[in-house]
Amino acid sequence: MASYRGALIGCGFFAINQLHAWRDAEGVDIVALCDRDPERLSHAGELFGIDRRYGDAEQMLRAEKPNFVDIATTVASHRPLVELAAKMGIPVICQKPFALSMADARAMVEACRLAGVPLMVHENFRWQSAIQAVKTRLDANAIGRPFWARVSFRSGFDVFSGQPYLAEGKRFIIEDLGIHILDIARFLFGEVTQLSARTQRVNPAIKGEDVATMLLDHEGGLSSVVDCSYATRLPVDPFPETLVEIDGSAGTLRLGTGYRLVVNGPGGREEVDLSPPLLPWASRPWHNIQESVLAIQRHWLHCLRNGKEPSTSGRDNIATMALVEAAYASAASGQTIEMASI
Ligand code: NAD
Ligand code: 89V
Repeated sequence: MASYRGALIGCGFFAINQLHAWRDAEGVDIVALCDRDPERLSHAGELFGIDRRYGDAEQMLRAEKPNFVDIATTVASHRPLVELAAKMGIPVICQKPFALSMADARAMVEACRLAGVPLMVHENFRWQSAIQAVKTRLDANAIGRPFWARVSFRSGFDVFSGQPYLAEGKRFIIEDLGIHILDIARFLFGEVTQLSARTQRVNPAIKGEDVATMLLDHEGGLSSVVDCSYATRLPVDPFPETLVEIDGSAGTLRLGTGYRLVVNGPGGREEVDLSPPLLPWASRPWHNIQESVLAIQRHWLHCLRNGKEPSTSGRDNIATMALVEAAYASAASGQTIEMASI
């Protein structure tokens, strides 16, 4: 099996998971790291024994000529870094949120298309094994034709201590977390024609919204409710579980807390515990997300090897980003947004 030489830009909070996952994946080595912050660069370099370290991305890509680059920086730097990789003909992975605007997202996709460079957005939530299991049941027609669904993420977990920038932005939960949950809704139920949203801010210490309730009309007629909250105090906090309820013409599917899946359909009743494995480097409660990082990175390698478009390619992610933009537009105007207008 060909071994790929990857390079990573942005050695912050989440990149540590990506570096662990690259170490677990087969046929790949991360040979160089880049971060503008020397402390973060040296921390990651020491932790993973990577000696080739750079403060400047262009310098790293010129010197190392990697087979791909993994961009794990926050959103403001995504467009210049993705366009740099495209210009240099280097396949690129970019963290979510992909872009600051639809125009930036489209420009990055176009730059990579013109350069013939594969582009994947690190949109990992659909790669969680419990979500993949739900998709498998739907594809097998386990509950007939789905006509209604709810995809829900409600928690009071303190995400601000690990990611302080989340408290600072004018936009918060839809842009950072809702983007994952909306992507799951697209993945499970298909493209969206119309969307309405309402938002609230409950936590006075942050700038953006921390509660969002969205109603989506999908092509094919299914209606879904996508709801997210970081202001929900439960006796047992389910962070970071995404709960799914689906009603179909011939049965129901429920993915409940504790990763319990119950399917009731023509094939009978299935009840299964879909708790994700605790990878050796993972820690609860993040292990669900950490497992999906390994899965998406393996998928990237599979796609590179086989010349396939990744499931969450830049092209695909434009439709998820459009849902985020539509949700903010609807919350601001109180109107239902036609997806064709985004
Ligand atoms: P962070 O601020 O902890 O780390 C980002 C790092 O990038 C910093 O060390 C910064 O110095 C570096 N950086 C920024 N611009 C750079 C540039 N041009 N060149 C070199 N280095 C640069 O952020 P984080 O919490 O690790 O988040 C990074 C991204 O990951 C965000 O977009 C966030 O939304 C996303 N994220 C995704 C998940 C997920 O499950 N997919 C989870 C958490 C965070
Ligand atoms: O997955 C994420 O993007 C994270 C968190 C789970 C905290 O929302 O930022």
